[in-house]
Amino acid sequence: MSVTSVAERWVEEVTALTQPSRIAWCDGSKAEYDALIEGMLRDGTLLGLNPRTYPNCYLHRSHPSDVARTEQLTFICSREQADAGPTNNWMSPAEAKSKAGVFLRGSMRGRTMYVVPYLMGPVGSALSRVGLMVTDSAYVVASMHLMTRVGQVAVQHMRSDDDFVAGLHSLGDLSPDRRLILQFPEEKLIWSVGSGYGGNALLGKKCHALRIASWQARQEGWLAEHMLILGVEDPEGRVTYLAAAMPSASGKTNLAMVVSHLPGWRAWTLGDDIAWMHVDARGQLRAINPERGFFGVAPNTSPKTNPNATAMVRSNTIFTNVALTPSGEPWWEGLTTEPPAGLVDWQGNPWRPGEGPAAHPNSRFTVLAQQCPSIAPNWEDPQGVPISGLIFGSRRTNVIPLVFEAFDWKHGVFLGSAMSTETTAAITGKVGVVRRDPMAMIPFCGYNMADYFAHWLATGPRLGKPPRIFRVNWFRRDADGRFLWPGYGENMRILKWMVERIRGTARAEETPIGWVPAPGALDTTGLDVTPTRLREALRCDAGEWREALAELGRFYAQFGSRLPAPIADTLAWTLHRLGG
Ligand code: OXD
Ligand code: MN
Repeated sequence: MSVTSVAERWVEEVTALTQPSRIAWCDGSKAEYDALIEGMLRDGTLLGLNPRTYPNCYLHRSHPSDVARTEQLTFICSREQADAGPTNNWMSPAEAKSKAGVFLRGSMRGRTMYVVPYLMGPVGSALSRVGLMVTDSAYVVASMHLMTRVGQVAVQHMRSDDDFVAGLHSLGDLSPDRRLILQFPEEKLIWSVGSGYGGNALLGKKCHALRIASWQARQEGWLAEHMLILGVEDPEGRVTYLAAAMPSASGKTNLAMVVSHLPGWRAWTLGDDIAWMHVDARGQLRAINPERGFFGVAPNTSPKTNPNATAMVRSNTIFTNVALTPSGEPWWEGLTTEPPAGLVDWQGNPWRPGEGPAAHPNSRFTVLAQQCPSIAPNWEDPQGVPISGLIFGSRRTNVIPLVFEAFDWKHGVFLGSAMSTETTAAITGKVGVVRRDPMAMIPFCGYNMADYFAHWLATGPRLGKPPRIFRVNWFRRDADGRFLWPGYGENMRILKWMVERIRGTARAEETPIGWVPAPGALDTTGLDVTPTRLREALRCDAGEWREALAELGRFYAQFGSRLPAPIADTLAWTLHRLGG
């Protein structure tokens, strides 16, 4: 493996700090992956699953205190606190290095330090970016093989000696007391210590492709977003590409792989978590998926909710913290209606019904994207795909209608900035609490969110034909707590309406908050939802909205004069329209 002298020097530096006993340079080959797996089967890091029904599939059980992203231990370490903004934890670079340095000094003694050059984005794309990470976790290296393009191919994409994001990862002692996830955007540097969990430890994903990349994207005039990418094909074979932001564990993977019940309509998957988007020379927004695989939430993935995902994880998959059946198969809540007898839970103990979930609610599968039956033939197109619509989806029991469309780009940016959602198991902490999550980026925006809104606003005028912007909420419930919309495959009906809006053929009604499907405009053929319930799902309740917008105003207030005027103005205008 040949790397640049800057890269070599950095590896020497982190070697001196962490003092590994061995150094292994990773080439990304299959032989390397196989050897990593074999080593982990030997030392118990992995358990082999049933080779007949789940060939080349493995189970990893993480430390019970290390099962989700730990946002309270995640920091943006920009030089100026104001550049991290009020919604990020901030630590000065010097303090961060001194604190984490204590945990990292000698942390790899007796361990192997793997050096992993990785490429985020398709081979040959000018939009792809390089990372160089070191880690003392073989599980992390094997996962990086599935989630990124590892090896010389990465080095070949460096445009200069120092054109890479450097990432130092060490498991440390896995104690939450000695865990820190640190991003230094000005230095293109990540330090992560004390966790082996995906979002904290697979540095290419959240730390690089979102937190550092969002900072770079603002400087370079592109967008790094927490968005899936999908193509919707109509009965004539025309494909319309959409990107959708949704909070963690809120159905993004399911929507990316949605199977249509509408004759002639189908969806193609291009990505399930991150989109890097740029404005091309013709003013068209184009998106690439920087990742190579999926790190999806297992619970509730089933042949009904996501047949594509269920099929793709039947081979060559690493499962983390799922339950185990007596025949050596993975199991999680929702996979089958009844749990099989004799389950072993995610911590390796015999499980009995009524004892809480058998699989951890944030248990995961890690698998190559190419295994997905709905993967788009052009998903690795170096140019990316043209994006005609953007979706902001949140998880709300009330307030937010099933679907509505922004009046224009500025209004759409406002609607994205106004997102709030109910928390899930993807982060450590309470589940089901409403929190603000603009563009589903609250945990991932590497800089001041007021500047982020301004960057979004500034992108609109650069676009010849800005994508239509939609909001969705599959999670609205009736007074009895029942979901108003069946979701999953039926969400294709919503996508169809969006495509028809983009083409100018679908009807909509104006409301104070945007365009809502007109009666009959959503294709409900063969759908078992009464018109009354559909109306309820689509209803804009002025009272609820006024309350929500008052709370939004308090959220905005923390940005002070940095909040872009068009955002504040649109809030005031919307309140006025709602009679407030
Ligand atoms: C993820 C997350 O893992 O958002 O994608 O937590
Ligand atoms: Mn995510």
